[in-house]
Amino acid sequence: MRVKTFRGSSTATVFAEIKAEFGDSAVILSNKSVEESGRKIHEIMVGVEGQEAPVQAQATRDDIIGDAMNNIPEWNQEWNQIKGHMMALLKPQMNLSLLAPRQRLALEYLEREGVEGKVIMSLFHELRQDPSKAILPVLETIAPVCPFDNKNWPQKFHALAGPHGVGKTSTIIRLALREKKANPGARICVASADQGQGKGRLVLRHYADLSGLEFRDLGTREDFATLMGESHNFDKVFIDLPGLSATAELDAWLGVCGLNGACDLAVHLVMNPYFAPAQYTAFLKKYKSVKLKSLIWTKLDESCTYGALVNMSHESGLPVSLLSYGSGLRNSLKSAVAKDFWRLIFKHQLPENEKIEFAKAV
Ligand SMILES: Nc1nc2c(ncn2[C@@H]2O[C@H](COP(=O)(O)OP(=O)(O)O)[C@@H](O)[C@H]2O)c(=O)[nH]1
Ligand SMILES: [Mg+2]
Repeated sequence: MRVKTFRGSSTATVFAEIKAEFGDSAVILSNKSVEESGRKIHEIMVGVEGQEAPVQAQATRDDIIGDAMNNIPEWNQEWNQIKGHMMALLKPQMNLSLLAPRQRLALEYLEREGVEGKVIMSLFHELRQDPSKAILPVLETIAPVCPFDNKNWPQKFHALAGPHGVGKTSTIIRLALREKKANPGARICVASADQGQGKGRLVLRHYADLSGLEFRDLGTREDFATLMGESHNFDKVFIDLPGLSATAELDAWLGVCGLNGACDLAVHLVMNPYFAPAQYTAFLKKYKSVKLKSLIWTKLDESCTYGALVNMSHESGLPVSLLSYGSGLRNSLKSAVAKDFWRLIFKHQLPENEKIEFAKAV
């Protein structure tokens, strides 16, 4: 079948052209009107059985490129139209001038901080209903904090998960030492499930020996079972989980270790604030688990923007429990409270150390 497209200013003239060329043997394949430079053009595509296109000289490389180039404006036009439609859909919803100046400034600031469009959009929807609405209460529902203390986190077992080098082992040591100082009679155990080549396990054992903490090495499922079995000997158990390999996922890993059941365990995901956005999404997929209960942010002192903290809370629905902001073991970790969290986001102010707690404990 030979296919040919005819164009003209009216359907009548186009049909006349088709009839003149093919008589009644043409089959209409499509019939549409398009607008070009403000003029309406009728375009009719016909097919004619048994008639082959005139033999053409073999197309040269230049012909092919020329052909492709000729089609680009059409595609560009189509793409621009699609983009235009998308913007038209989004823009009226995101017209920041509909907000009170204070609200608009806050959203513009968060955008610069790296807070993602979908979070800005949901903030916008909340705020535009009421120009007097303050942004912080809205933000607090998106990124809640739940300070790491015995009241908020009564679980006996706390395991820290996250990629290699994010600060899991350091945070375990800080947490255990802090607990010991605040509560010298507490029976605390630190356990290392990190059987890798790194020094994490040795460091953890070293600090346990120095500070009168119990230490357990967790290499097999039986080791986990033994630890669970002797849990009545401890008030708190902090477990250092290994950074998982490329394909491993936390939920399956916990299952293999027998930790997915009804044990009194909360897993906390340790994160740094300067990964790429796609990386956070990948981490949330990898560390997804019913046992995952909070986010711990470390290396806050090494970042220059903090939008990731808001994005991760929004995407995971998890509260932030701890903030860490120094490489040393002292004065570098604080339970997350809303005031510190939002000062960090809006003023880039690192939390102040928990002087009172430390002074009382020493
Ligand atoms: N600057 C800074 N460094 C930190 C912080 N937390 C941990 N680190 C450092 O990060 C490195 C890796 O920490 P580590 O606890 O071994 O990470 P892990 O592999 O997740 O166990 C160590 O050199 C820590 O001193 C923090 O809040 N700020
Ligand atoms: Mg470690």
